Amino acid sequence: MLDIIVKNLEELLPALKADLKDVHTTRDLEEIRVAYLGKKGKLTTIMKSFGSLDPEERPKAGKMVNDAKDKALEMLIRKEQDINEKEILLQIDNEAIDLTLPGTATPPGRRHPITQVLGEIEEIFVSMGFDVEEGPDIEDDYHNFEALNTPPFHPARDLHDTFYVEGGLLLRTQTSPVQIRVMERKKPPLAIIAPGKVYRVDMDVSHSPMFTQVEGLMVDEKISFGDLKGVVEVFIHQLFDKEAAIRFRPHYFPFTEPSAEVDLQCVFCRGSGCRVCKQTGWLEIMGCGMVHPAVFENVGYDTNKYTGFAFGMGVERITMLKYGINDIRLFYENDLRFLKQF
Ligand code: 2NL
Repeated sequence: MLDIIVKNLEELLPALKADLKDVHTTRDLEEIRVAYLGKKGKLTTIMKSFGSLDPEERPKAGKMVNDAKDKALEMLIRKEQDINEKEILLQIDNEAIDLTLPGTATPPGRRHPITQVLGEIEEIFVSMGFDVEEGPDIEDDYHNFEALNTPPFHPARDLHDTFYVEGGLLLRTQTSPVQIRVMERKKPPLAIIAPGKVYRVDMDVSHSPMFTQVEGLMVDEKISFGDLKGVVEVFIHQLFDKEAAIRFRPHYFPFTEPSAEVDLQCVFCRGSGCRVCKQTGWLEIMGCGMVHPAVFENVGYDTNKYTGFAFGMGVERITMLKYGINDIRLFYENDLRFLKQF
């Protein structure tokens, strides 16, 4: 009987060695461990046969089994270390970054055409000494209309023209209220521009319910219509063509007197008539005038001492004229084929 046990034990380690050759994963290794050292494993089966040995043969058999078990464990542990090492190397290999691959280019973004032109307009006025002022989009009736000499039944106040919100407030229809608030705060001399979004109930190819406006205001002693003409002319010549003619055409605004609209000789046809100027030879650029004394009285300015001029323009309209764009809605559709051209 001892002979059989010795033979089985002698065959055990070479068999384990052969089995371990094909093992490459922790899972397969565990299966082998169970097959040799587990409850129903090969070594346990050999130990179970000890019962049939003579008592004096048992210590020798016991020592042999323990030696075999130690060796088998050592082989399994070494294999486990082997597998772990290979798995780590494989992982490092898989996670490696290939620095020789070409990069993925991220195309640079660009500013919206309205933002670009607004920036140009601001720069020109800042170079002439104007400060840039901002104010709230939601205004009260007083700062948007009343203070600007716009009477209670003026058509601009109609529900069909102005967006009213809760609490008697409204979305500003121009950025003049910004300038009213500055005048309430500061004494002349004053030279400011007020850029920002304004809102009107209106929509077609040349009108949007929200658009961008720049208004300007200069107040001091002895400010004249000549000062207005000089500032406006420098501005338009800087923004458009230095050679193009400008004309001041009489107009009416409740908040200025006298008032005018400013036209620029068409930069596309040089005045001979085309699609952009609708065959008139002129492009309407802005509105302006001398601040109405009633407006100065509302902000507590002495009308015997101070005079001033004001102007206002739509940035979308100016951008359309600058680039020959015929539909204002293109600015708000975010179609990259359009936006990429600027
Ligand atoms: C236009 C015309 C204009 C003003 C705006 C103004 C502001 C104050 C006092 C007097 Cl605080 N006037 N603003 C004056 C004339 C014209 O805008 O066509 N806007 C798009």
